[in-house]
Amino acid sequence: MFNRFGRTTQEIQGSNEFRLIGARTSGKTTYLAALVHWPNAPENSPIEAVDPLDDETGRLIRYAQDILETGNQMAGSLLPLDPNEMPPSYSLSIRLQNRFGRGDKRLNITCKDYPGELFEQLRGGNRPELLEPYLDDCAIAPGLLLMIDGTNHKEDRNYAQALTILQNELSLRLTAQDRPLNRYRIAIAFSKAEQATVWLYRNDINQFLGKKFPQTQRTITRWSRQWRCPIKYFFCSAFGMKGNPPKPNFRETQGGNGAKVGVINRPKFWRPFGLVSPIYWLHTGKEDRRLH
Ligand SMILES: Nc1nc2c(ncn2[C@@H]2O[C@H](COP(=O)(O)OP(=O)(O)OP(=O)(O)O)[C@@H](O)[C@H]2O)c(=O)[nH]1
Ligand SMILES: [Mg+2]
Repeated sequence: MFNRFGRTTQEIQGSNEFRLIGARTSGKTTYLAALVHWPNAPENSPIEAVDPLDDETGRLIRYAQDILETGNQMAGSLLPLDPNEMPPSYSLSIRLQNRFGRGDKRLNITCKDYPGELFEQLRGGNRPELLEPYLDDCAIAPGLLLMIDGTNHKEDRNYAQALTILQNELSLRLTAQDRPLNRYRIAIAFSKAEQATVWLYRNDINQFLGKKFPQTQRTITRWSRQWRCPIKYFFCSAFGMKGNPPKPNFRETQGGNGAKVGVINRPKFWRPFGLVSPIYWLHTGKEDRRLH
């Protein structure tokens, strides 16, 4: 394949599919919208472009523009009334400069955006029948991107409980399919990392975990020990910082459930960060330091 400069583009081999899961308002849909919109990339970014691969994903870009850039709030994703109807699946292609030679590399991924209500049902909601098809679907994918609102540490205990149940349910399904548990990859992304309570810890994610999410950390460590599967923690922000000294590009609109809810303050200077690293890791099992 040739790109617009006539150079070749190589597809990076790896697992293309993953599921995005996390509590309500953790920022999943915004994350995907910001990723595919990819506004104001830094000059020195190794990421050359992010392109939608289908119409549904193209619509996400318009969603990002309409909702985020005009300062309106995102509508939460709802569980379909029919439990057999799956949430939207997004496909996109990330083009990276090749570190070791000529041409670009391309990373194609497909991701399903589960509504946060699912996460709550895991902890004993009143509609458990809704969970079954989602969990079955989740167990088909080779990896999980778990999104946790980094500012909402009050929910630590609840996240830990939901994750314990998720682990058990996935383990039932994977073992029934004779799938090796140690091949399953789990990326944990703490969102809204431009907020001071998270940003302060940006160079020490372990300290952040120990202070803000100790129970979640213990649950995930136990999970990865029991399955012997790779896990990795990341920080990300769909809104990003602006200016120097950097300030969060954020304006609070209303407090929701202990979580900070708001919009991008200056859309013109919108530059998200940390969006591609977890995906690259899920896809390849490796880290590319240039993506931080
Ligand atoms: N500060 C900040 N807020 C964010 C960021 N990303 C999303 N939000 C806010 O978080 C709220 C929820 O975002 P959504 O993307 O709808 O969250 P979701 O996880 O898809 O929620 P459900 O669909 O209900 O599961 C929105 O009001 C966003 O403004 C971010 O990077 N920083
Ligand atoms: Mg959503």
